Amino acid sequence: MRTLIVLCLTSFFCTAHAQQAVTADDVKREYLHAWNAYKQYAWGHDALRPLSKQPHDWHDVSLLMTPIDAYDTMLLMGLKDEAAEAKRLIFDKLSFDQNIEVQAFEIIIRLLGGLLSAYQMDGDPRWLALAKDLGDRLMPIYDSPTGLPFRYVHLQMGAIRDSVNNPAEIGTALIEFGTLSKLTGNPVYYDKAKQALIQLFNRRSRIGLVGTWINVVTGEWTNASSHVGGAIDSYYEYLLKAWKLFGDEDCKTMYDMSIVAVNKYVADTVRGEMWYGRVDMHTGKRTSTRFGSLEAFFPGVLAMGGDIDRAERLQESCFKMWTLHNIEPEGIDYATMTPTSKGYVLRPEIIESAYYLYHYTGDDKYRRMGETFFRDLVRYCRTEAGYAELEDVTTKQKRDAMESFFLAETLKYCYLLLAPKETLDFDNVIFNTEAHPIRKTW
Ligand code: DMJ
Repeated sequence: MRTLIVLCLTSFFCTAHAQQAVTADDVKREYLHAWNAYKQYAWGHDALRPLSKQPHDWHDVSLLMTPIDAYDTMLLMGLKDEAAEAKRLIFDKLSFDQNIEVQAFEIIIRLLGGLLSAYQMDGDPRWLALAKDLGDRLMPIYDSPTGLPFRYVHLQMGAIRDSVNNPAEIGTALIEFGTLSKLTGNPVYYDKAKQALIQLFNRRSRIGLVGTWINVVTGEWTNASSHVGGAIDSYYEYLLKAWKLFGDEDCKTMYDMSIVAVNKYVADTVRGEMWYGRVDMHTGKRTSTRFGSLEAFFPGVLAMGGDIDRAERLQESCFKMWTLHNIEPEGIDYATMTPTSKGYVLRPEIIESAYYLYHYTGDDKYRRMGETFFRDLVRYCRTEAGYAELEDVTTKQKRDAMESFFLAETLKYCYLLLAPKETLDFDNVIFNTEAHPIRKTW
């Protein structure tokens, strides 16, 4: 008996010593490490290249991706000075009157979403003016015979391009455009974005699934692979969230009908574990057992949709994917548990799902998961100047990039998971897919 007590105490202290609890302040400190590196080496540019310590811009001119994406996280973390300097930079430098063509989806979720949440949190009308200007410049994407949007638009000319688009890029706009309508009183943004969702939903297959690529001029599918990963993912997220944010019952109906088909055909059970793979949208026949870091958003959506059981089971699988190499790869084959795409681009989805599950279940294991994610991020991705993506999670070789969503999402969800609940009024906030919090202020 005495030996048993000594053994238990020894193991408790060893564990406690090896795994000191991570706090929200630890996350804030690392956020500052990344932001300060951006400030020092990439100020005024879209992003930082953390290994070469060079700036990176997406286009010929900077659209200040990192400051806009990062701003509301600063407010949530109480980083007032950093927020003030980011705000000054944005109003001094940012103009959307540029001779460049942009990918609408990325601009909507990062910039339009960021400007709208900044406006709601900070109250300065200049945020809304910028958001409206941007929204107007993006509107030509909807000028197609089907109402499904084109992928690219020229900010000055309104010229549109790329008629083959995917459900994620088509369907991830209603939170931002809907909010713009509510805040400006002009319904046009809401109507166009919602019409695109309806047009996409109406083109689902007879068994209720969507594919990966569709021609927005003809309305024909060009790739019939159905899954919950990149190119489809946030289409489902926005059906659910648009209902929650706007009370739009059509969106709820579309979500409810879609999720039944996804759970019936795309969900898969291997070794008793729940996964979501790939199937043909018309037949439901399984085509691949691929899962990945983008798919890891799905437990969060399932939980928000009320299906805690599936959400928890899938999050266990996601955690298994992460702990395989102590950082998740972009893609794995869950049948063999081997990576099929070995990079890690500092993605947030798995942490986002832990955040939702912690909120809905109150189970502390999701906080502990968050601590694991954060510790591994610090251990493998931290560099002298910010954080770096990994080229290969098996070797931990780094890559010279730090996407703006690392500051908008990855560290925000780590922080919120560990911070006191009062930090955010969870029940009255909907995050867009880039983790910009939108409140129903209308
Ligand atoms: C972000 O831009 C968004 O979360 C988007 O929905 C998916 N890709 C990245 C993060 O991985």
